[in-house]
Amino acid sequence: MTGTAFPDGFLWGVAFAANQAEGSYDADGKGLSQADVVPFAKASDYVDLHELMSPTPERIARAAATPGTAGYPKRRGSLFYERWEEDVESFARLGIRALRLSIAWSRIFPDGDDDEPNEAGLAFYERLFARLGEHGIEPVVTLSHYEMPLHLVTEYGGWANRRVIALFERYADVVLRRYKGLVRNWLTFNEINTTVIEPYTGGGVIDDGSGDRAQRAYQALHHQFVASALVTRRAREIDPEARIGCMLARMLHYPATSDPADVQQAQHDNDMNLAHSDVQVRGAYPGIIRRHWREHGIEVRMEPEDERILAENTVDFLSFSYYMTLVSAVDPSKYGATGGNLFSTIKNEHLETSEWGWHLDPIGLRIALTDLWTRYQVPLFIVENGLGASDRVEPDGSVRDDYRIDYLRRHLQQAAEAVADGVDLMGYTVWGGIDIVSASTSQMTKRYGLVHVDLDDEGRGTGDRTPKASFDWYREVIATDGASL
Ligand code: BGP
Repeated sequence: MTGTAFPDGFLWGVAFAANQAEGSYDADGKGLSQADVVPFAKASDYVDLHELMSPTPERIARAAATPGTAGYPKRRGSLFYERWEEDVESFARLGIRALRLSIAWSRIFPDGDDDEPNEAGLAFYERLFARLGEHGIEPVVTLSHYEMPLHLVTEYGGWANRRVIALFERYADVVLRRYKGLVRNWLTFNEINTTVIEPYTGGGVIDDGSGDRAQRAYQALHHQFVASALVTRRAREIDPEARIGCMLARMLHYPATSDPADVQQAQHDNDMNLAHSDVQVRGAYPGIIRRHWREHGIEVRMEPEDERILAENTVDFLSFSYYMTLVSAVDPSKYGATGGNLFSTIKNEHLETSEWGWHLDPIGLRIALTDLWTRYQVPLFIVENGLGASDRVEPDGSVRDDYRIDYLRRHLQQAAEAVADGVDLMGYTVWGGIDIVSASTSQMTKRYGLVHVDLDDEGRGTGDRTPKASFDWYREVIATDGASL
């Protein structure tokens, strides 16, 4: 199938997040965010990733007190804050039409509850968005991508505290007004389902040893849903041109066998994943999640107006990340596992895995797209897809990442099939664009970029940028609107 299936105005692009790319964690009045303190040592020191994602108050205090770049990698990122002009030039050469990035809330309100916004932070993103506009590149801006001011984590308890809703709304109000005319496409929370999987990363919820982690995580999630809906309403008031999307980490589950019990288990796991987009696209919690709360003794406190707020302010489009698929079984212990990081799953014998154990599954992307379209009938946007690999730099400085080209090509071919079947797909942004620090492992050497960045896991290197083979390949794909696939 050639890619001429892609519609006019298709948003070809790349994507990254502030906390993984910008660095300059304390420049120009920026406050510390939760991503700046965990992890707080060298990447090679990390042993237990789950401990990393559930930090204790002591670890946070120690990390916040650590000066300089001891908090590499995320405190240094890939130096985007310093080198953004050069990166934008190379994105323009690549020919992208969209750049998905996030605003660091802690650049705008360093503590989250400050009286006034930080002008230097606002001015940075204004320059960046304006420059993108000069190149005809549409910013697609995530308001919260695994990042909130640390002060709100330590003093408020993160998103588990309802007062954070109003603080987020104020932050959103400030940036929506300031960037009106420069930014049209907004995403509220990155991978909102992460809040119940990794409550610190997704919701700023610290592991305080009280044992009510799930309770606080679902409470935090509810507050994010309400905040997202309120911001959606506000965005429409401020700018009738604005388009607001939710963002889901789509985790497609296959049954391990055709035993109906396994099939039902997979359906359950899919429905729990999609419960998040059900709230944001359909405007109400589905029964499956309410049953989950009942059966696990979780009581989510809601204000009387919350259900109406969710119902009245659903999103315009659904964006999602797609990297891999998972396997479900009633008795998972019968099967071998794969996935070294956050996602440990039953090994699917039909699929290869990445160096990090993630199943490589292009056809799964077509299934995911078709499913989402059938369920919701709203425009879809693939805002993350890419391959994390430990690229090798050749003696001549080049990176021949044919495996990444292969990964992207096969996924885009499947996306084209879904579009040909009638799925309304707005765009596709390759995760990384430039090499950035990995979210789950905090490694720089788990590389996703089309552009190599000369930095290692300890922050050593020049930071210099070199396009990889995948850069030229993707430029051709965009220039031909997918016909070259
Ligand atoms: C998603 C996140 C990203 C990103 C990506 C790749 O879950 O939204 O921030 O990093 O996954 O994951 P990783 O960096 O852990 O390999």
